[in-house]
Amino acid sequence: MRYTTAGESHGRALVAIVSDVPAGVSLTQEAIDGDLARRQGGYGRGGRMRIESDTATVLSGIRFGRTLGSPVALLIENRDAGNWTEVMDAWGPGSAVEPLTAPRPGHADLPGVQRTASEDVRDILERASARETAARVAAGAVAKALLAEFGVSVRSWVEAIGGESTGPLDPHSVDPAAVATSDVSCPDETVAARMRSAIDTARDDGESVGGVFVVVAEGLLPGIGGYAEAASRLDGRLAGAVMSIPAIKGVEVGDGFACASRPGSQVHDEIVPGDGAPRRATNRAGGIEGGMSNGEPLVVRAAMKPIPTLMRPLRTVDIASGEVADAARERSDVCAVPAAAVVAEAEVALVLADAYQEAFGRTALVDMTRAVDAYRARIGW
Ligand code: EPS
Repeated sequence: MRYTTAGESHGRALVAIVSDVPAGVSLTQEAIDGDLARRQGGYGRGGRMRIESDTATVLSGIRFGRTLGSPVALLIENRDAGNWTEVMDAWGPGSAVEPLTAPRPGHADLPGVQRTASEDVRDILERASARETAARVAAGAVAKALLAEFGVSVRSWVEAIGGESTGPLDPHSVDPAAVATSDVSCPDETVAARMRSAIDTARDDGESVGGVFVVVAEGLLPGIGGYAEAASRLDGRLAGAVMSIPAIKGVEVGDGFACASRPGSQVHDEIVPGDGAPRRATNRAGGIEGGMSNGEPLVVRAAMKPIPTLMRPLRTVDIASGEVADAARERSDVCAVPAAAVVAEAEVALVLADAYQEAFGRTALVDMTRAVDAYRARIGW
């Protein structure tokens, strides 16, 4: 399973095409739109999210609630596009539209115009905008639906915003209901209150804040991914996928960076007798050993930097005049960490779905199910 997206932030729509989808997977409109709504939410989001009400229109690949085995194309309209028709016109001369020439530090703006020879930062920022992640979330819903057929679920929570942190939480201690009802997706209400005030302070100061979130996948079979080839290693694939989300600057699996300073006996998870197959006494590895799942919950933690569009802008250089200027701004999110966690769920699900297909077949769910059942029987899982 793989996906591609198209669409500009203020163009007519975003499109996701998910290809290599097996036939026979059950999917609902509510599942896709539910994740799209979660991505739009979160304390600290800006004005754009009050305009949009994201919903996916299925253009292809699904019939009577099941995948056909053909590419799934999903369309998400940009409601805001109506306010940008002249600026984003595909065919007009563009001469009446003022170019944007003050690139934002931290965004794709400056390297983007350098690379493409554009004289208008808008040519870059329209596509580099995190608006594109709505299409990824829609694509991820297809992957989650395939994983659900095998009892694999993917969830997330937020551990830190603007320096206010719960510290690393044990997945078993995190109540999904508490995450779902928190507007910062943080299960600890005391820390959540501090996160909200950090966001309020940042907003008052014209600032933005980043944070840390965790994605967990439960119900995975052991042995998914691979040890034999660099490109098949699950941790590498997951890190690449999560790092591809705008503003993500660090990814760790399991205890990650903390492992670097501990002795080996405090890092590795002892193998203990289990019911059918051996299990683990602990899960410091975060569910991955040797590039493969080991059957424990998969734990991926990521760091998001503060959004670069600042209402109190940093200095920049105007690309037309060469003069020192204030970086471009119109509106911004003060914090999008809860949204990024939902996007990361999608990225993780897409990697895992693909790895399941690699192991158990790509074409028909019924054949994948047979292969999974045979594998379970063989390893006693
Ligand atoms: C976003 C839509 C964008 C921004 C944000 C994410 O809308 P607009 O550009 O109209 O304000 O709110 O984009 C960024 C954070 C960014 O850095 O580009 C969305 O749908 O998530």
